[in-house]
Amino acid sequence: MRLSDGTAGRLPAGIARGCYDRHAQRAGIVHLGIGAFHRAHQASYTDAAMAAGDRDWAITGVSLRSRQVHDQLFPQDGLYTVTERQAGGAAVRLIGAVTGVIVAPDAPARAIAALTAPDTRIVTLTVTEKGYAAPDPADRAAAGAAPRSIYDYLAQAVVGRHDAGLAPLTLVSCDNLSDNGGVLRRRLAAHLDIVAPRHRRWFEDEWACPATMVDRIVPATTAADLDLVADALGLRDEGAVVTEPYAQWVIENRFAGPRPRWDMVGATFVDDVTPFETAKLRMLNGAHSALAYLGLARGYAFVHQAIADPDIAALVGRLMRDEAAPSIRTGPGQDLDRYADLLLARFRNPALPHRLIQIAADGSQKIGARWLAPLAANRAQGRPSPAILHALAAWVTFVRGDGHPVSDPHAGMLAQAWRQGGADGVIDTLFAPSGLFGPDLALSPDERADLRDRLAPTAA
Ligand code: CS2
Repeated sequence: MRLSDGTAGRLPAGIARGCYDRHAQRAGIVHLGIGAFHRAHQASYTDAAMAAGDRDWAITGVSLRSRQVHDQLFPQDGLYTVTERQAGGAAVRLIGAVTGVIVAPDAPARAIAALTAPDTRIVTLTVTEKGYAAPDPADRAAAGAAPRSIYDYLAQAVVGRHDAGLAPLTLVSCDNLSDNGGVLRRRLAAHLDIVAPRHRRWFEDEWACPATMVDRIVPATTAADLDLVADALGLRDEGAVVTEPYAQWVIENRFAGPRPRWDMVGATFVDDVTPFETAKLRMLNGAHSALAYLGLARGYAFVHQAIADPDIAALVGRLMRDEAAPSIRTGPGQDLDRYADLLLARFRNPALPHRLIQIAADGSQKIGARWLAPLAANRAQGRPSPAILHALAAWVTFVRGDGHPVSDPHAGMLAQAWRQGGADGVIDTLFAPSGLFGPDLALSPDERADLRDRLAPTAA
């Protein structure tokens, strides 16, 4: 039997849940990209805020690509559970905040209707790094009027709300980009210039795109996880997510209208997110990517295995403490040494197997903020970054794709650069000033030579 409104009453007493009438809440939030991360992070905070007495922030979850999330959540009336795992055991909570699910490619008009509903005040987004790529004009022409990218949907929201005299929205990007809110604001403004130039001004003057730092390790849910959750619940939950006890959410205090009381349940509203965001991207995510490529090269499958390897642990320790940390301009009260200790403990969590291959995906979209930005900052201050260069060599070797698939929007280009130019060719294609990462994140000639020396000897 499946979890749903009809069956939730049978859940064992040990399953925590908030006492609010979920169907009496207005849908104040539309979320774009309702995958596992959103369910374990923003939706969980929102559920807790409504349970603590804030109201009318029910979430309409929009999937921009997959139908799977609809099949998971629709038969369950949007209900699902979050299981927090650590060595001492697991805690399970029922989340009631998601009250609608829309698969946008099947029903674009419903997605637009949600974005232009009077009750909607906030749009949150988790669409991964590549979801922010500016739409290709050729793509748009080919697709005709059908919206595809976040910018297509959000531009229609701006136009629809303006023309109907509705309140502006706050767009809360929750992806691992540096200055995620600023990126979203600038790219949406540029898109409006093309598709609805008369509305750009209203968007820029009245809407808000706060920057955020989001943090919670959420491995992709496996079939075995779903079976364990079913044992705990006595019901099947196909929308279940499994995560760590830790969660952090730092949000720039810039809203166009009302905001949920996420601060009552652990989130922090601040004037400047930058120090938190930079520390998280360069230390947590930077270490994660290093664990992924170095760990896979040594035959490990999971984060907790890679961090148990003394060589990898030493390198990741140097990457965080000697190279990432000094590149970060800290805010008041930030202690990066303690932060590194906390991160290592989280990586070691044996109860939460986190696949390295999941982290290894989309490297071209990730390593700029995680590695190349701190490397450039260190260079500007005369500090070398050998650990980052070592990790970079592992990535460059990985994208050659010897004996394994490479999941990356640039996979084809990377394989071709390897085939045509060998190690020198690929290094130039990527890291020369005219390369993929552009002049700001390019490596110096000395660093490119150093990187070349670090590539596996087979890399001809
Ligand atoms: C990971 C992140 O997959 C990845 O690239 O580094 O998803 C990481 O688990 C989260 O950012 C943790 O907050």
